[in-house]
Amino acid sequence: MKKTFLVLLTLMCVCCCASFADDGSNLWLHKATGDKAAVTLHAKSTPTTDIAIKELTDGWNGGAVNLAITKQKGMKRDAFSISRKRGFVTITSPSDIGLLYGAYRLLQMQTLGTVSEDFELTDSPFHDIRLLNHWDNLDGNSERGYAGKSIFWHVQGFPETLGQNDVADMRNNPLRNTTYARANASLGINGAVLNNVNASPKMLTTEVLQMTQQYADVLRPYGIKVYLAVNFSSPVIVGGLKTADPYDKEVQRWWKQKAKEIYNLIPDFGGFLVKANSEGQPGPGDYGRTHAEGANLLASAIRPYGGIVMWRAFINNPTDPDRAKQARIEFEHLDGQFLDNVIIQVKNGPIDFQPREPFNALFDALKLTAEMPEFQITQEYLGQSNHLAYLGTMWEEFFHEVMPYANYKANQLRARYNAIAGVANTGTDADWTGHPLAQSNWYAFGRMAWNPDLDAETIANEWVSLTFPKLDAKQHQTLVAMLMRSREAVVDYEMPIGLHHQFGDSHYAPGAWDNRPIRRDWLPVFYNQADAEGIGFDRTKATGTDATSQYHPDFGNVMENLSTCPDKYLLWFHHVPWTHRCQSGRTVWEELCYHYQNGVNEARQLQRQWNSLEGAIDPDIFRDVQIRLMTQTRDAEWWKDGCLLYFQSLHGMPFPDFLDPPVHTLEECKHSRLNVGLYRSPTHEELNKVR
Ligand code: GCV
Repeated sequence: MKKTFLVLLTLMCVCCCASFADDGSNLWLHKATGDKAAVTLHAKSTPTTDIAIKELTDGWNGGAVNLAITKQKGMKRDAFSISRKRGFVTITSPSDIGLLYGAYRLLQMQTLGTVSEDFELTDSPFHDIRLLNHWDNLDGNSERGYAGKSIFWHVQGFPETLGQNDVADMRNNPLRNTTYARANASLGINGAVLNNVNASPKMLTTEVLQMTQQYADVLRPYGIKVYLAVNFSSPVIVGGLKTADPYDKEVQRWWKQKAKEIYNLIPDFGGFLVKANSEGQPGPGDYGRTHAEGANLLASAIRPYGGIVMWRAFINNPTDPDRAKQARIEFEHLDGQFLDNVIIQVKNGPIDFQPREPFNALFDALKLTAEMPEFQITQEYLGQSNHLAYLGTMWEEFFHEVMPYANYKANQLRARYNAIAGVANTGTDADWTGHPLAQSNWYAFGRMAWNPDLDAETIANEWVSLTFPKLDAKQHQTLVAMLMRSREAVVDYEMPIGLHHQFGDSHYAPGAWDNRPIRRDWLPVFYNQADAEGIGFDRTKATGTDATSQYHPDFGNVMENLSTCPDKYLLWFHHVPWTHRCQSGRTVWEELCYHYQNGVNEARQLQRQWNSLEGAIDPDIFRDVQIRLMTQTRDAEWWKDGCLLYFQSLHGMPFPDFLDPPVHTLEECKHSRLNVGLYRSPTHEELNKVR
């Protein structure tokens, strides 16, 4: 009796622990079913097909599966077909990685409940190169990372102690390491830049290249190539040369030698990502050379091996009074001068990953040079890992604008390389992304990189079903609704009606009043141009910086004209009196008040919706998100009070009746230190200690 009781107790503990042990680390990946599916491979076995077989064997419970390599004319290498007839599944693809993608899709469909008795589907990625950019530093920090430390680099005192303390999370934790690879492969992400664009020259030392090789070996079977961000001065700092001038023969030789060394270690190395002559980074401009001359130096070194150079268009140096125009000004005249393995990597918007930006006018300006969008998955300007902001809706908006007005698809298809990148939000936190629901952004990026025609809501539905499969229909809808409204809520309290870059130093708290003696185009007051009479940044041709002319007239003219410019971009393109009537019928002052208030209301609504899910979500995750949502509402109030009190101090108009009166004074807002003590999720190690 005693023994039975003990067994029962142990079983209960195991069950309880199992149901409470969800730390979010499994992301959206399926769990093993317990049954073993019979999988037959009709092709040469490779490490990639081994993974596909294992995933299906462990995870599929719908009968036997055949995997076959079939070459079909016109079918992309990564494409796959899945068919099911009389309960028998066949996955075909021209490549082993396509089979793995097909396997993941089938498993996703199983969890989504969309597998029917007989079906046939073929899927093929739109972008060929689908990359995560990790802004991770060798010392283990991650620039604009809000989920703990780097998952790749924890090299303390580098390079002196290298070999003793080179303890990277992934290398020390094989389970976690394959989860990263599986998660990416399950979405079709096929490349990772392993380090920050503010790149340490040490990335190109032999020691770091050897570490990179280890990552390449782990990620290769999952179809993920590694890339490195490189520092343009590497020949000087690492190579000991006197110059990094692209026209110097020694410099050219150095890069060629370095390329040879890299490809000896990593034969399928993807290539380089470069931030040059931007925010203090070195570049060809230091030697009077152009971006094309700089990019071609690196591109010619890795071209023989099939490598690419992604050269960033984010040139944040004050060469034009309007930063929004800079990318196009810097690059348009260089079109045709880049080697064909150079891709210009362009941030989605023309300023800097703001919660809402019109698309960057550099898209479509280059007719002979490949361009790739850069999204920011990490939420630098959208509440970091404290606020819920599902970015699928933002990227959908980008594609909806850039497709018709910047010829997006045709331009991508004509280029030799067709690529897209997202700045990753991963870190050592157990749930990978700090905010557990921010996993949806990693997921959405991968899905849209594969298929930019997918809509944000479909993706949100998928992610919720895969991540929280136990929710009932109502709970599922609640969570999807939260995701779908979340980014607009952040826009409402951080940048209503196009009022951008109102951040304090941290890129987190409000700073509308910030007028410190630093570069003017880094300051909120520069972007709001607010005074007693009006507000907004005039980018019109008629009276402003003429940024509207950088766009195709079908877009630019609509923005130029005050009567047609949509309210969401009003203060991005126009400086208007406080009494100007918006399309909504409200004055600008009322409209701002309306949106700030709405942002607070929406944050509260997110809290209510989440609270309604208590009991349906793992308690640890529930509580974690609950705390973050409390913080989000608090922050939304600071944003509302701070910005509105500041603007009111300029014009003196009363608040409209619908506005909740401020609960903070302007002085308090000016001295708030909201970003201090950001709520942080526990790391794997910490969780393991308490469990
Ligand atoms: C990696 C913004 C960010 C910087 C970032 C830069 C860039 O300015 O605040 O942290 O640097 O963009 O994209 O290069």
